[in-house]
Amino acid sequence: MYDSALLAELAAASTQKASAGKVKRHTNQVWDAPGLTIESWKFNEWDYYSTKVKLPIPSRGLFTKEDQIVVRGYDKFFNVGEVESTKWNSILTETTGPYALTLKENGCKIMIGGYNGKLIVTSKNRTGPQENDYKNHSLAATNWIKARLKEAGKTEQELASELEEKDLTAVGEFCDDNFEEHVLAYPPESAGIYLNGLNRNTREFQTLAPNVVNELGARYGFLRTDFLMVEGVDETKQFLEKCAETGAYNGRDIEGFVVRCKKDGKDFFFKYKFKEPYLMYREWRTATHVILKDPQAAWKSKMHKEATNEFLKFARPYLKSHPELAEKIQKEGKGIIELREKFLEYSNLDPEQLLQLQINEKGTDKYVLIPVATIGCGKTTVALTLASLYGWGHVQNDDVSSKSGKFRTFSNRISQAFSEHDVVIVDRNNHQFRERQQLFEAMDLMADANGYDMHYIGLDFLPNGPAQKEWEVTLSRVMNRGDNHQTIRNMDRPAVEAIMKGFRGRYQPITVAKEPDSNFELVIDVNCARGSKDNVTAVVSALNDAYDMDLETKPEELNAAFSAALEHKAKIPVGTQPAQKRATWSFFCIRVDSKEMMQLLASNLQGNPFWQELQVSKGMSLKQEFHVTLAHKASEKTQFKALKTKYHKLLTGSKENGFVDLNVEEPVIVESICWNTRIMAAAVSLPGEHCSSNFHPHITVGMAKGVPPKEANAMMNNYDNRVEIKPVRLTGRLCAFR
Ligand code: IDP
Repeated sequence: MYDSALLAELAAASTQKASAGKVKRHTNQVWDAPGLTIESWKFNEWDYYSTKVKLPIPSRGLFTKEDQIVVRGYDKFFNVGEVESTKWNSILTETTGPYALTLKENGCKIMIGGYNGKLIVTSKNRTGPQENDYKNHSLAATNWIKARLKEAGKTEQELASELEEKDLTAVGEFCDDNFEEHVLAYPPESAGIYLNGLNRNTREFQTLAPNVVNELGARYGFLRTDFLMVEGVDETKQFLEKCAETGAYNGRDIEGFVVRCKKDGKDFFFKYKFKEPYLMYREWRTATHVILKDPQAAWKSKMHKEATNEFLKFARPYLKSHPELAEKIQKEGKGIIELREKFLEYSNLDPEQLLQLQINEKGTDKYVLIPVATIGCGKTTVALTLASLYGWGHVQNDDVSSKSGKFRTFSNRISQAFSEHDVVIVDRNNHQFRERQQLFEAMDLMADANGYDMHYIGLDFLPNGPAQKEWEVTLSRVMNRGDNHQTIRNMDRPAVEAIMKGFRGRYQPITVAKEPDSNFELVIDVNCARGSKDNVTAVVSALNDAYDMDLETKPEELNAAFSAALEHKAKIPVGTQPAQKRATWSFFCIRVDSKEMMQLLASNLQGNPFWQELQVSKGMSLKQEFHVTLAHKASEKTQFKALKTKYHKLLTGSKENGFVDLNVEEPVIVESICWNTRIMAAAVSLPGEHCSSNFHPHITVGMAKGVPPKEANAMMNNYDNRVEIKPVRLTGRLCAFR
């Protein structure tokens, strides 16, 4: 179909920013057709989930030639519960039958179209030779098709022309263990392309009925995708749930079903993926890689603990005695299925019985969400939103201000959180293996001590590693966050960048095939380049999927929780708050009333030239306030330590600056007045319990400009002049100065 409007929109979208629904355009060379190229358009996976971005066409896989759609994939469809439109209550109320349930085969997607009589065979987003062409899906599929067409007595051109005339794309699943092993087995006799759909090459998604698909498939030698028709939606739901109990249909393990129906009169798809035994098989696969890498490694995952233990009891010696199989698995990624089947045969248990082993002796299920991220990925925002929506525990490492024993405090808080919650988010970057190892070890101990069945769930904020886009997103977020953080505060951009680069440089991606990451039972893709709100949704749907958590999210509640998380003010740890800064002091003293002091001086210094100078000369400075210094911050003398501590206690709670009255009265007796050419001070004695850090307790009266007040101390030791006065008792008040 020609659609110039669509092509114009795609071209515009290809120049968009990633956050606004960018599409990647790629020019592909068509196989066996020198000079013929075709454009492919690839959207970012997360944009299919976004409620903000409207894609020009939500197809997964699209190839065009000039203004013509040549190959069109299905509109992206979702698992039950994954998005609003595939929650059961939406499906039950908004879709209409009949429901065509096609078996979900487990391979890679292949699409086939025709252009000018030439057959175009593509993978989801590519055709023709590629850079880094170690495994070319469209080539392997093309070769298979060529062979099958020959067997069926057909030519490539016939198939191309039929598709072109009808303006259709044929869609199939290429499953072949010889080419690429997935989880379910496809030995040679069942390997090939299972044709499952015929899409019209139009912008609006329109697809033909399964019987039409199978009829065309049979004529050209494709493998048949089984399907069954169900009239009502309730029946459909019951049927799917029944099959899910065993993960099998007609005695064969399958991955699930794709359900085709109508919504608002248009074609609508959703999928229903079985969890078991698929997930158990996946766990065995990971466990196999772990023990091949390190035969001593322990397998700690709890999801299929008993069954996996049984599997490993068999697999360890078997792999030792079959080194060729071990090598095939390690080097080529093939042979896992063979190993699994050998085990099932040996154990004489079917997958359902193995799954039953789980149910024995269960502890309390506890779920721990472990982010693996760098700074600014949105860990805290996602955690706050989830904690607010579902009342989960949230422990922030940045809230632990102590430097020594920091992990112990963090881990104690996690332990406390588990005593109150079943799901806990441990908010820390965990960007290195060492950090993850430390967490797993600590939480294994908690689990043993409390009888928890601990489920470790990784939140992978950097599934593509710390790439440029992720760097830009996180840097701009952190700069915008400013000082609203426990530790990254009062820093300029280069300082912030330096810290962030440190994390980026040390980052070690999640590698589930080895320790410690093999402890992760589930890893959820929460790419930070996506918004944190979408990441919250991704976490919820993955947990619903994997653990049947039945978490509900109402859009308005999600919006409110997310907005509150964005507005969140970090708890600034004690020690870095401005108030605390003011708790420092420079000296403690007894202040006397300045009026009383001035009267005393005036009556005793009449006619004194220094005193007169102090009052009239611009080169002299008469003090405005008078005090006796008791303990100076700068003083290192240990004998004043107790004194300082005592004064300091009096100071806590006060936030004023300058002289701070500590609400204690202290008498001061003025005994004489001393001076030299530079400075004048009154000698005092202190009948109270206070000692002075000055050898000669005194009140500085005034000095020549530029003379530091502390010179009074030296002067008192070696004065030029002194007048004795009749001792005067003044009432002073204990003060701190800061
Ligand atoms: P971190 O805990 O991984 O360091 P956060 O503190 O959650 O990251 O996020 C860093 C900053 O980015 C915060 O100021 C937060 O409000 C903001 N932020 C997080 N997610 C989003 C988002 O999806 N859109 C816009 N700003 C966000």
